[in-house]
Amino acid sequence: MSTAPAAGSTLITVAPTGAESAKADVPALPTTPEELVETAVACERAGAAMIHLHVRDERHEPTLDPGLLREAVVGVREATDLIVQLSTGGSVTDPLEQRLTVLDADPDSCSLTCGTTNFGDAVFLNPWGFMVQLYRQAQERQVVPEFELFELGHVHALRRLLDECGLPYGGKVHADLVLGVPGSMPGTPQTLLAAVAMLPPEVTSWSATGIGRTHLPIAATALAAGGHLRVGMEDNLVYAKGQPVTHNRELVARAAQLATLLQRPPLSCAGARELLAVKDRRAR
Ligand code: KMH
Ligand code: ZN
Repeated sequence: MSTAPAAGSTLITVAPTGAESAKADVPALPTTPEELVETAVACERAGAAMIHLHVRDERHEPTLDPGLLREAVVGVREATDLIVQLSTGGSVTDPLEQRLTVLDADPDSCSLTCGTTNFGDAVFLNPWGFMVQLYRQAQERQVVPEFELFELGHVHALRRLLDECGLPYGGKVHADLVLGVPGSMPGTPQTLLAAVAMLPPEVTSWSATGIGRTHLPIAATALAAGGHLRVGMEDNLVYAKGQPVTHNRELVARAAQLATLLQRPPLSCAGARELLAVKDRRAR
């Protein structure tokens, strides 16, 4: 995959919630079905074209409850044209077997992390057999995976996965580089460029996100290197020094501004659907 600056528009993905922050600590975190839909609508207006969803239960705790996942998918799909991506990573305590039930909720896309990684004080488990099983399930159900790469080794594992299982549904290969997780690859421009240089040639698009204070430098580097952006409160809770994020739309709007400044304005939902070759599951 080339690191040459790309012309063209920028796919902005919003990851509004995640599984790591507590609602009690971060009241602005969208955790209820209503908050998720409101966030999706506002972020679509601000320039997002895809949403990466983690779902919470009535106590605001992360859950992979099939009914709640389905409710979130349907709610966002009815209210927006966003590509609906479900997290299959869940939280670090979710059992692998349960993570393999996520696609029952019929998302457009799903995350697929290409290997185990340190994750703060915990370990985010993604053994090879799990990756293959999840990937084959996504292919069978015509769900487009987003390959999450937290480590340079994950980039190599993506190579192995494509060799063993072939291309995703739709034929496009989209990767998301996640930098700055404590214990995983650092959120520096140099690391991002090293990872991009290693991407298999089958990769047709890539985005990047930097955790915490690496959010902005990684976004700027990704844009300059021809990549797309993921932003959101899953990855960053601070807009600027001393200024907490009060709504995910703020991060999306800033990403859209930055992309526009660099002559790579936000991609529409229709453009994003074409870029990733997702199956259209919207009711007509
Ligand atoms: N919450 C992390 C343990 C994903 O969504 O697939 C995993 C994660 C990646 O957020
Ligand atoms: Zn996630």
